[in-house]
Amino acid sequence: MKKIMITGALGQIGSELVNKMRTVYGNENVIATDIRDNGSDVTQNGPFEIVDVTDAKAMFDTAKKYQVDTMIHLAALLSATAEAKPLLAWNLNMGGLVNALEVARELNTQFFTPSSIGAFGPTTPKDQTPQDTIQRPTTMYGVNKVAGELLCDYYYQKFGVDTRGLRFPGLISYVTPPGGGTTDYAVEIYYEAIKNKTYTSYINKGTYMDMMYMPDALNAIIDLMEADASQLKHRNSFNVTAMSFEPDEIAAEIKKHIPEFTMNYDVDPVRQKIADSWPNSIDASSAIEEWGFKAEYDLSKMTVDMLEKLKLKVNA
Ligand code: AKB
Repeated sequence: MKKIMITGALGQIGSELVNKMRTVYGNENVIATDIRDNGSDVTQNGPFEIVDVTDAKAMFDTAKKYQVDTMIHLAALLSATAEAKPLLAWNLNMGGLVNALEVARELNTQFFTPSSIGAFGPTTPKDQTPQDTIQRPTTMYGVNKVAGELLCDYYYQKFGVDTRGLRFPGLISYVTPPGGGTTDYAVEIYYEAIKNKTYTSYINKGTYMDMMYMPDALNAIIDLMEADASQLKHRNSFNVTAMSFEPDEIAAEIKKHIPEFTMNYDVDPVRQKIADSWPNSIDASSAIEEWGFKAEYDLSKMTVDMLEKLKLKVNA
């Protein structure tokens, strides 16, 4: 049985991944860590420790205390926040990553950290972006993600650490809202559709970005970590995606269930510039071929589930 430590466990991915992994590997075998304790189920139904990822010793001591054999490093600032605070983003995103990789090297653990479609830039081919292609991002977040992918590959090649990663698109979930991302509009729109039947998008119409529903993202992490290493030609990181849409398309899908829903635009130039530098759609064929990646949810299936679950949450 695996013994897994997760950093950033109270964030958008972490808060759901901890619970999913606890059902798969057992509550006691998933050690959730974050910079604060919010009293949620993640902190209550299994081991939880306060760890600041910029504190290398605290991270190492916690991993050693629980004798973990897998590190899942999620703590990071997302694209829009990183653009507003680039030095903080460099220190947290890169400092946290190298500390986590050092834990993995010293304790000989498996290692996962997410990359992103943000690892691509304006000179990357825009449609069906290949797995191996030009990566010259123009954002601090993108610089962190490319450097992170290279660093993870370096730890594999130099030290034999079993590092694996996914280039996530925008992740959509009804559990924990994202914070400070460029793709967050695709989550906010569902909350606003239910609460106010209208949404003002900060991303302009016609702007296509890849997206994925959280259950598919969680399965992708577990499937990649369980994959036979001998089948992996790539490691850091695999393109994965479930759908690509622009704001009018998600609005039209919501309208099928809430006919009075209306959509307005008030474009935020900072986040629009980031979105414009990212692909319209990415090609996930390496992930499909090397470890059997698949996504269950398209835009229509995700919308049905999001609206159903969020109605219960918002009305509770
Ligand atoms: C963001 O928008 O910053 C993230 C991402 C695509 O990495 N959701």
